[in-house]
Formats: sequence, structure tokens, C-alpha cells
Amino acid sequence: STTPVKVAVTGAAGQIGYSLLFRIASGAIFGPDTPVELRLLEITPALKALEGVVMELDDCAFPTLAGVQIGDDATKMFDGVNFALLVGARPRGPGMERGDLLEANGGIFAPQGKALNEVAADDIRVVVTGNPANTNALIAMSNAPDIPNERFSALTRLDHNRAISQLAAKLGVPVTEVKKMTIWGNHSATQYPDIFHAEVGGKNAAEAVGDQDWIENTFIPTVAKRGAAIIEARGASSAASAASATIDHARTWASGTAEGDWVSMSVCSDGSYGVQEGLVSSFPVTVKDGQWSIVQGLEINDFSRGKIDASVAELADERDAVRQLGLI
Ligand code: NAX
Repeated sequence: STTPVKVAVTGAAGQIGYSLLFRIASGAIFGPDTPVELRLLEITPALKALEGVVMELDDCAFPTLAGVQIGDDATKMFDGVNFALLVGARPRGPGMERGDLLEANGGIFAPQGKALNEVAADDIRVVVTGNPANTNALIAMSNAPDIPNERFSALTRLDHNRAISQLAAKLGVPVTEVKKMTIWGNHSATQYPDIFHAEVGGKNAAEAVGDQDWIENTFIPTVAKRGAAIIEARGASSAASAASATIDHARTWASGTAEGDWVSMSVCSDGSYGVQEGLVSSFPVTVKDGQWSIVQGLEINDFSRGKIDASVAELADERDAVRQLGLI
């Protein structure tokens, strides 16, 4: 039998965790023939609730679940892990300024980066879902000097999936007809969902829509503000869809993108498309043999240029703020 893949999940007792763990355990990332071992990191007061979740995992008798460990010590939980899904983060509390939020999360992602650097497996791949995801990934990456930068990423796949769903609904086609969707920039309200390179049934999506007003005033804000709309409707933030996107992101990273398609991932910029080198920003990427590459050579029109630059400027501000706090 195959050696289990060791997958760490932080914030495992939270609401995303409650959807995510069962999908991982049932083989949704690595397929039905690869056993997984879960390493679940939580803060001490959440360990009791996490024990309950582990009881439920046991009760599923998943054939692909080879073992579960839980704990509040990152150095123990990350020991030898191949994938780390960093979901646990500090949410913005009442009266909290952005600087406070970045600082509180720095207190989580700097030590987790250091722990990964010390004990993770050589092939470690890190996915940051916890917000502010891009800058949290930057903090973890900067605190793990021995892990190549390209092993760190942040989740913009949920935004990508939301954009595909909105476009498919607008054109009355199944989501499987939509290819080459792109989210650029930060996972925040400034993100830029770009359909100028997307294809629907093999045709250019922006041309198929043929309505710049819809793109600017309906599509982009609907995708960018979807998280807020879900909180408004559900009384809680998106959880199952965020877990599903985290699975999609990790599965694509492990097994590659389909021929003729790409996905959106926030990764360390090499300066492509004028995005400052070193920022963790969302790009169109293809993945092969576990390595992502930014899709090159796309023509960026003036409208897209302005949107990308605005979101990247926000990322640069966040980077400057965490640099001033000494977190990177
Ligand atoms: P919850 O508050 O339900 O769960 C978070 C869990 O993290 C809690 O159980 C908490 O105890 C734990 N935690 C806090 N500090 C920790 C630490 N130092 N080590 C380990 N665990 C720690 O939040 P949930 O709804 O699950 O969301 C988790 C994160 O995902 C939030 O930051 C949220 O903003 C973010 N999201 C990101 C999305 C994305 O697309 N990138 C979309 C969904 C979601 O908003």
C-alpha cells in the first residue's frame, strides 16, 4: 500500500474545518487510492470541540483515512507534513484597524512559517485560506527561509469558482463550458475577476457577454462582494464553498491543470504582468508535476490594467505594513 500523505489543517475546529476535514479524509484531494493522515492544529481552548470532530471522522470509517492527530503545538503537528492548509486566522473584531488585524495574524503566521521551516517534509506545499490570506501567506513564506517561495500560496480559488458560476449563469451554460477564468490581485474587495481571456464553449467570454456595463457594474462587484452577500443571507461567512475551493486548489496543485485551461492561485510574483516581485498575488496559473507556472503573454487592456494595479497597490500597502511591524 502507498505511504499516507500527511496533511496539516489549522483552525480545524472552525466552520471551514467542519466541511474541509471530511472531504480530505474521503479522498477528495489525492483520490481514492492514496491514504491521508490528518494533523489538526488548534488553539488550546478549541481542542475539546476538535476531539468531537475527530470522533465524527472516526465514525465515517473512511477507507482513505490512515490516521488523525490533534494538538496545539505547531512544531509537533507540522512534523513531516507534505501539505499544510492554513485556515485558522484571527478575524477582524469590532473597532479593529487593519494594522491591528495584520499584527494579530502575524502572531499566528510568523510562528507557523517558522515551524514549517523547521519540521515540514521537503516537498511541503502551503495553502493559506485564513484572511487576510495573501498577506498571511507572505508572512509565513518570509518566516520560512529554507522552503522555496513557490511552495507558498493563498486561496483565490473560491473567487475563481464564484466568477465561473456567475458567468455560466449569465450565458445560460453549464459551468463546465467556462475555461480560463482569472482572478488577479488580492483576495479582498479589490480583486479583479477578468473574463477578457476566459472562454465559453470555445469563444471569448467578454465577446459572448457583449456588455461592458454588465462586466463592470454587475459581474465584478457580485464576485468581489459575494462573501458579504453570504454573511448577509446566512448569518455566517461562507464555509462549505471555502472548504470546497481549498480542496480544488490543493487537488490542482497535486495533480495538475487540464489541457486548455488554467486556474487562479495567489503565488509569489516574479514580476509578471507588472506585479511587484515578491508580493503574493493572484494570477492565472497552469500546474504540471506539482509545479505552478504563471500563464505568460496575455494582453492586458487598459480597463484590466487599472483594476490589476489597484489590487496590487493594496497588497503592496499590506506588505509595507507588516514590514513595519517587523513581521517579514
Ligand atoms: P472560524 O472562526 O469558524 O474558525 C477559525 C478557527 O481557527 C477557530 O476554530 C480558531 O480557534 C482557530 N484558530 C485561531 N487561531 C489559531 C491558531 N493560531 N492556530 C490554529 N488554529 C487557530 O472561521 P472559518 O469560518 O472557519 O474561517 C477561517 C478563515 O478563513 C477566516 O480567516 C476567514 O476569513 C477565512 N476565509 C477565507 C476565504 C478565502 O476565500 N480565502 C473565504 C472564506 C473565509 O472567509
